[in-house]
Amino acid sequence: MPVNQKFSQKRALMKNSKKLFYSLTRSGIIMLTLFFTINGCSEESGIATDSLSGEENLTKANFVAKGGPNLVDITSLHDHDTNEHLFEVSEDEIPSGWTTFRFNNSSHSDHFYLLYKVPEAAIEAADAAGEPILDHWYNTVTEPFQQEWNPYIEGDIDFGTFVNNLFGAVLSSAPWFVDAVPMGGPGLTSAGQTSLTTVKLPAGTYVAECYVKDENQEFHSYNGMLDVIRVTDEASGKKEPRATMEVTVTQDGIEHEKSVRPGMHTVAIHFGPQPAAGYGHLLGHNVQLVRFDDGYDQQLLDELGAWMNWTTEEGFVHRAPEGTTFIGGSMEMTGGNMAYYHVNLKPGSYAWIAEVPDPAGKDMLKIFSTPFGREVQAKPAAFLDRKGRR
Ligand SMILES: [Cu+2]
Repeated sequence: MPVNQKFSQKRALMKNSKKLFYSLTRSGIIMLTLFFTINGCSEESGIATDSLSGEENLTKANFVAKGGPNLVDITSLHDHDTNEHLFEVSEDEIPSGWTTFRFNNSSHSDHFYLLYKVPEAAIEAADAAGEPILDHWYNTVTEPFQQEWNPYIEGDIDFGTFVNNLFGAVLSSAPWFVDAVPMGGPGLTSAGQTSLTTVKLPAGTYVAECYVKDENQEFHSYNGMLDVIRVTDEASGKKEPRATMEVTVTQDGIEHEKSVRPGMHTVAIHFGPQPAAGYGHLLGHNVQLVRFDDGYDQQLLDELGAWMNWTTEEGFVHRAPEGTTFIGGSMEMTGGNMAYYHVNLKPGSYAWIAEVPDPAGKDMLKIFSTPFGREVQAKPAAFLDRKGRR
């Protein structure tokens, strides 16, 4: 089957599922309940929002209808029959400026939504090939990537050979790819979680992807998680968010505020210059927030660190290690840029972490805790001495 035909078919399926999804949303809660009851990720066919209960799904699904010029809702879905991972996105065209992306993960896997600004040369190449930009991206970047990856992960070639083969293939099929600029976007968001990230987007065409892998070592982008969004010249007029906390990631590590109160936060994530040759995994740094569900020990930290490296068999596969939940952040941006990440921090243990090989060794795994209510309350009056001192 020709490659472009294959992806066009995927897109057709995505479009059909989108239409179905929106028509069901319009039809109201009763129909939605019916939809999720029928289409839970069992052995039945259809687009499945597998892991969540019907009631939870209603909440997630309602987010979809709330999108607007400054708020793009993304819902991740999984087609159980075809094993396709899909982005359902509320907008395909938005004004330029500050835009918030709300990622609703309604599937069993962890996902993210990394935006790339598409260079003009790519649009010209797609036009010349007579393909929509998304098909062209898939055919010239995503598919060759998977094809070059397969012999490496099957143990037939070493990593250096894979990298050489990959550069040879992509520089030949998509020489413009080196000019595709990572623009951030919602970070890793575990199954059943919702995350919000605001970035400033100038006018242009953007492609978004998720490259978490299935257990068969296929990237989600190869199986449908590729999206296109157009940003128009019209200004959104949306104001820049006001930060309640700052986090900075540079090649020296992640810097963060040590004392963090529970509750709503808008975190300004600042990006220092990226290393020219990446961190050995062909990428630069980003910032993710992970919650430890029931505390942590060294073994869990080691497993988490190992999972953050997509170039290994166990890395970036399906879901983060049990006991950890990713709740968003910002995908990669070039140095000097920033994203705002919105999060409601419940009391507990967390870590800021970058998706790089050995994050702890690079000072990019930074643990903090938000105190429990009784620790942040003022001491009760009974604890004061007779002179009113604590
Ligand atoms: Cu994914």
